[in-house]
Amino acid sequence: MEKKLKLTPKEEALRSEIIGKVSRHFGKVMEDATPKMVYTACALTARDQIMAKWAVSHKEVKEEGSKKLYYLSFEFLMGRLFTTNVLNLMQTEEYKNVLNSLGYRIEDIAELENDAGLGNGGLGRLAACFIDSLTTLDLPAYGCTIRYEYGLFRQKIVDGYQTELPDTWLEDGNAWEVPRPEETVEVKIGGKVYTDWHDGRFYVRYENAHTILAMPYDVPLVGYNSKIVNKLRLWSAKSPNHMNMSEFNSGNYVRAVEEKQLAEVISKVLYPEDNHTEGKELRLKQQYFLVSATIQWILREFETRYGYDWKKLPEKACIHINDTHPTLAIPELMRILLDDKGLSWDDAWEITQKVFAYTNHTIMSEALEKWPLDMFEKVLPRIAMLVKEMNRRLMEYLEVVYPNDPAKHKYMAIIADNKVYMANICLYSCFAINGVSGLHTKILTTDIFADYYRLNPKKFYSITNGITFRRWIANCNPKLTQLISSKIGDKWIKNYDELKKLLPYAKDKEFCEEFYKIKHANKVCLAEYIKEHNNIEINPDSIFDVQAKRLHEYKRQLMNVLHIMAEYNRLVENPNMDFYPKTYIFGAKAAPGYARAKLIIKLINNVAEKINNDTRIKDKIKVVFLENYGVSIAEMVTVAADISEQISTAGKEASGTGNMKFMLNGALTIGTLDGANVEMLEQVGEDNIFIFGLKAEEVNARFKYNNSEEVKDIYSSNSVLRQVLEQLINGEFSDGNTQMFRDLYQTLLFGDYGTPDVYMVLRDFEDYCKTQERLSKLYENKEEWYKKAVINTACAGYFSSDRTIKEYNDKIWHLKAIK
Ligand code: 26Q
Repeated sequence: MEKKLKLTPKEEALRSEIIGKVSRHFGKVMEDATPKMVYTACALTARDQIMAKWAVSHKEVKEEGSKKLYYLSFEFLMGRLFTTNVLNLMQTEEYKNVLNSLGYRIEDIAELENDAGLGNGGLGRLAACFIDSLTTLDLPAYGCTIRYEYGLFRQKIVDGYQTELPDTWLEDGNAWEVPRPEETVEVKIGGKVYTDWHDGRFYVRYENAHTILAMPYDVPLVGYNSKIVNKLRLWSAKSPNHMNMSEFNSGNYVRAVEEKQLAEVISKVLYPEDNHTEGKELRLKQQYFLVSATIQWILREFETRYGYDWKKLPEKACIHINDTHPTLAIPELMRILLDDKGLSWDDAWEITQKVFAYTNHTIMSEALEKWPLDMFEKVLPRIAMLVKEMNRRLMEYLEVVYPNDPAKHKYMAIIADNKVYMANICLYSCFAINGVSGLHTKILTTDIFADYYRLNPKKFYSITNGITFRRWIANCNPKLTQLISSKIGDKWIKNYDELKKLLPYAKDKEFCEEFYKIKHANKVCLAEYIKEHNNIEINPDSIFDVQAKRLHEYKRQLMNVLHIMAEYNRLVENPNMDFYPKTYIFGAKAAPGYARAKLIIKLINNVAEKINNDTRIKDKIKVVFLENYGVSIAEMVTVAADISEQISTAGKEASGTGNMKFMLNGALTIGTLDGANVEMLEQVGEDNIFIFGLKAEEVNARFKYNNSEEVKDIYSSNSVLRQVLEQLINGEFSDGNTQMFRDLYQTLLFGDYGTPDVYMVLRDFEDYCKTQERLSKLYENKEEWYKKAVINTACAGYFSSDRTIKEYNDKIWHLKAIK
């Protein structure tokens, strides 16, 4: 199967490397190697090059004594690494040619890599984009997270229902990671703690605590055409004991290994809840495990390089807390400085306050972390003591700054009603706090964090999210990348401002025609995938309308389906009406315990089943639910979308980043004035984005009273909506089963606690339908459509995560780029 191709000397060398890896790593000759072996061999050759670069960059960081960023996050949703690493090494052509010469296509080989799905959604993917931008900008940084043995569950749709399967991403090894057993640290959990003063020294003694070993694995990361190598450090939990031999010897074989399993369960699985927290003990242990291991490592690195001059720590390290999940890093740093390094509270506190920065990602109350104090004391006895002392000092301070205001004190407290409030630890301790879009930050500073904001407004920043252009266009849309670069050069991949140069081409018919052809080709690709995976025939000339994101009521996938049902009803009644063919595409995972979200998935699938098989409407509407939505599927759908659905209830989506990906790849957005959509509107102007619905203040005003009357009015005045609501309970989309979707009907019209339609689905429905119609009408005029599409791409520069990272660095981190 080998093809003779003319290779350059560099390519010849790479080719021998790959053949050599196959032989040394797997003991196979090329002819006998499986494609997966070829993938691994290729990944290992790329890793070798990265490691060689690493040795150099590591030395420089060390010599210069550079300040480093530690980005702590429970999620890094990296996806596949092979093609982005090769792209960043500027060797895509080489690998493509060499693989060709060996009889493979680079795309087919790349597809064999499992996604690293160590995240739920936006927050985890943001961390992954950030580490790419940090590295591309030559800023020294480490990403720190848990090496979950199972990432986010694999979703399988069975009879329209979501079922969950384990994500066994590590099953056939991970070519990118390097284990570092020599850097293992101990983490202590549970037990009892005794404190003591002896000869003027403070002692802490632990009794019956469980010791768990934290062993790091490092994944080296390269930036795009840049010098340095950063790393993602993944901590894995190990038991210090293989098995309990005394149990074993007395015949208790299960008990003998139980302890080992209890320790190792800590890094077993990623919690699949997104924007929701349940206060599970294992999650608390995971949190402490990650932060304790990371802080010990940071201090050890500092000590090796700078000795015991702890006051200098803030000059050398900045620790970023990605949402409240790693908050315990704060008391953990206090603990080590006090108990192990012998500092006084005041000295330790001064250092701590200068080291940590915190980003908030949500204002949804169910996502704000609080832990029962008794659980906290049981699992983390020493940390609980420190947190109580922090709270005592905070209360003293609040009595001074906000005297005689117990309600306010309670709201701002670290501990209240026997619960520990993680966000308040961050607000009290961090030197910088930020929201992730203009609107989101405004809500933080004027509403949920207003009391803290008033005390210290200078600590608060607004930094709008971004996405890395390397993955979200250069890598996933090579044809469009090429087209753009053919006109404005390829600097824009790194210098996002240059993308603006594309703007004049919106008026260039020939360019727009090329742009259209690429979109069409991407649609054909997606159609093939859908044919293969869903066995649904879709028309690449129809409008591809995509909503791909986690399933959540506030994201309003339900409003989208109700609209599809309404369009279908219209077509059934009038099959010959003027109607531009449309394909609705969904991708969404629901948290396994979120029953209503899962029911919405079932509804989408039932609606799809019925519509796709109704010959009366002559294929004018198709509905597709893509199974197992994740980074790799996202790469495929973003490039094929005509319409991007960003329709959250205003005020609820902190930023959104999917919205940016679609925009960059030339989709037009239908959206509410929420999160970063607001800034997208500012960038493209109102002619090039389709905004509808209530604004955040209007939603807020309605939240304050019971909107039953309004819901009644809408129900009686809008017959289209009334019909689809009735169809939820008349069995139309459930084979006559009138009960299956009753919960959705109920929550919209009557609410769970007496307030109907809290997410304003009914309230925004009419405006949404009208806006959808405007879009369909516009699509008839391809020239106008593609003009707007090009404007969207040209105006997306602001949403590069390189811009975001520059802002973080200028305002908060102050790292110096390695020369
Ligand atoms: C917390 C405690 C226990 C278990 C799970 C969690 C948990 C896990 C994940 C809570 C929240 C999340 C994820 C939140 C998230 O993804 N937020 C999104 O962050 C994006 C990046 O800033 C924003 O663009 C989105 O608007 C926001 O929803």
